Amino acid sequence: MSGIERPMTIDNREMKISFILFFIFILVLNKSSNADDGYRLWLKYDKIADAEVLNSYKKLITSQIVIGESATSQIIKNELSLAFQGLFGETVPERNTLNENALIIACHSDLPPGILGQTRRQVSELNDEGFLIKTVCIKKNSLIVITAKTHAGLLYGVFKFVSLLQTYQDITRLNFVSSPKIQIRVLNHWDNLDRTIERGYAGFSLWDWQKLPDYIHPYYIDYARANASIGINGTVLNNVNANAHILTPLYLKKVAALADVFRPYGIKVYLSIRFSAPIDIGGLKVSDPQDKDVQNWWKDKAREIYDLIPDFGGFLVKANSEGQPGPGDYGRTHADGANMLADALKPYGGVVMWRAFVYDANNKEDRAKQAYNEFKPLDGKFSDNVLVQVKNGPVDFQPREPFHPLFGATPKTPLMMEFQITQEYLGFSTHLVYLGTLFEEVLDSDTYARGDGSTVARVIDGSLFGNKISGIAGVANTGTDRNWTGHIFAQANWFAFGRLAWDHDLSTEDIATEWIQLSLSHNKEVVSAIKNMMLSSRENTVNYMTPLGLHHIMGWDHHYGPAPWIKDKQRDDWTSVYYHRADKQGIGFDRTESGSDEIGQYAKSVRERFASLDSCPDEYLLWFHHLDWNYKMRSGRILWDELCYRYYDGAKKVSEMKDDWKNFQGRIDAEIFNHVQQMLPIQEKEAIWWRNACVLYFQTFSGFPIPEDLEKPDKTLEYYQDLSFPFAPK
Ligand code: GCW
Repeated sequence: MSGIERPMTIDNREMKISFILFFIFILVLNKSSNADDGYRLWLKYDKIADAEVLNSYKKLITSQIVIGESATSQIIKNELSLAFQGLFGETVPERNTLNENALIIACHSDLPPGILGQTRRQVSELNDEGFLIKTVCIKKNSLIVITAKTHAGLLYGVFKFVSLLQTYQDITRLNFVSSPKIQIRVLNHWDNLDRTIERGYAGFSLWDWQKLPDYIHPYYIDYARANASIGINGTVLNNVNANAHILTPLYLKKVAALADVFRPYGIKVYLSIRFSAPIDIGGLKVSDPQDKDVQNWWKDKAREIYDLIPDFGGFLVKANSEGQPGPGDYGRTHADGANMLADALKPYGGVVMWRAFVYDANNKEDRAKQAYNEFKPLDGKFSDNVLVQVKNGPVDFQPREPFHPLFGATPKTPLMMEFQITQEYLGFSTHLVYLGTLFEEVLDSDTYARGDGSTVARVIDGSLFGNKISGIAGVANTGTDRNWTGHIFAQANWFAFGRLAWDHDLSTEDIATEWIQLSLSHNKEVVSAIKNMMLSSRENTVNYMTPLGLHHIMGWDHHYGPAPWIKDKQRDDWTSVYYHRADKQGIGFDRTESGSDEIGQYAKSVRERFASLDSCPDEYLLWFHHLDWNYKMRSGRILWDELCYRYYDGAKKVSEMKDDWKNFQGRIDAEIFNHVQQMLPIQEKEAIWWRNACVLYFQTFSGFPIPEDLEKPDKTLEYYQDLSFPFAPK
């Protein structure tokens, strides 16, 4: 094909117009035949298409009883009626008799005696949010019982049960027990009070602060439903780069209105606070945690909050990090700051989630070492209602990082995991990247803190060190986009986060399968093909962005696209050259003993594995080692060639994914198909951009040619360096 555009003649213009009209017609047609814009997420409840399955369900559920009068009971009734109406195409009558095949939903203490006995043992093993779904026989009738100790547990059970129906599972003999392994399972919204979202790529903030508290937008309710359906039990409403105004009476009333909506869904509200709030909105001169007036200010503030929101969850704090105020401004430690807030919240049962994402502009130490250096000595110094929230890796949500060395290093301090669901470093919401595999990789990593099997998951669920509180946070990818997350497949990342937060032993592959069945198709072939696409998507992205352990080489400030050439900024650790350290001889960050010795922060077995070139996995090679361009890799290639092949392979896989997607036309909803169909070419273009820009740039150091069999970039390095994106979202 020649690149020369033909001038548009009347003929081909008319053709183009009729094509566009046809396309619009198809869309309209689809709309009227229930086209899917993604709003319903994984809670679609479309009529069960398999007649056999549908009939078996109808026989097993001829009536339903929901015992209880709470707001949550009402929500359960509504959800079931929505689900039955949709999935069965008709309602299931509510009856107060057990003389037929009924579905019965009740807290354990409210169950009729015959059922009580058959469920007692299993229920006694549940924690407060857990549930049991069990088929029991009473007078020859088979009853499906959903029970729990609390109403929140019941709601989780109901959502689980509905998902069984949605995914066409056999429900003849159910015996399903489940309790969440982690207590605090929260989304962190980096939402500002002006409704912009830091690192948000799906529209504006869901919280319409201006109209709150009076106007309750329907999507607050759907947001709560979605979260409850995957077990998320908390939401931090505002950005960690916090504005102190969130704590003023004006805003607290708005927060309380949201808390009222979320409460019956088992979701607590938390707030990010600005450490200098006593100065910013309190009229004090300092925010020193040792100052009595400051301490009292926070105590009064806590009382004011709990008067409005009796079950308020607590505070999330970013302090002395990236310009935020903190206790360090007064020569105090992070523990001093956290404990002051913890004291204020303690009488009401609130917690402090204190972030470990700290690194100092004036500290010349490897950025990857700084959080550990700061927090390890504080182990044992935090109050018992403080959790330290640690990002999954030691730098910053890169496409791949080894697990953070703090995991396993603080036996006396409960550590919360912080994952990023929003794709700041993973192609924004235009790239199809399933993050379940990233989450799983980190959670399954072995810290060896107490020998074999001391996984990161066991650190954060509290079981490794016997911590009393446990938590996990995901930086949300939601916004006002009609489909919530910008990219339909980004919904799967929200979903996977919730599922793994509930049970980190679930397989990310099963989670993908479930999400596809709930959201896209029941057809086995389609499910398996899309699942394979999802499962390899993150590795491909690592390859076209930051293969072999490279990291932090993205565009300046907005973080859009590649820019490994970034240097000479106000902070070294905000440049790319600081991280890749490419020179004529080689590339990579030496974090071994001969370099920054960040490797020394890991337990012995981990340290030895990463330190030795024989055992360090290729995935982390340039994270820990600076190697010659002609270093011989396991593959037999030299490092330079391997780097090129990885970049090219990552980009090629995106093209393949784009081609494969065409197979789903007519097999999944047309609107969803078209949406992804338009996204994949953008991802392909950007993958090639990453590949070309990085290979051309690193070539200026290696001096080696791009391997013969790889197509040469069609643009120059200067072309890529000159690109600018003044309004890219930040
Ligand atoms: O990844 C960086 C982001 C900042 C963010 C910061 C943090 C909220 O670029 O936008 O600030 O991390 O996690 O605090």
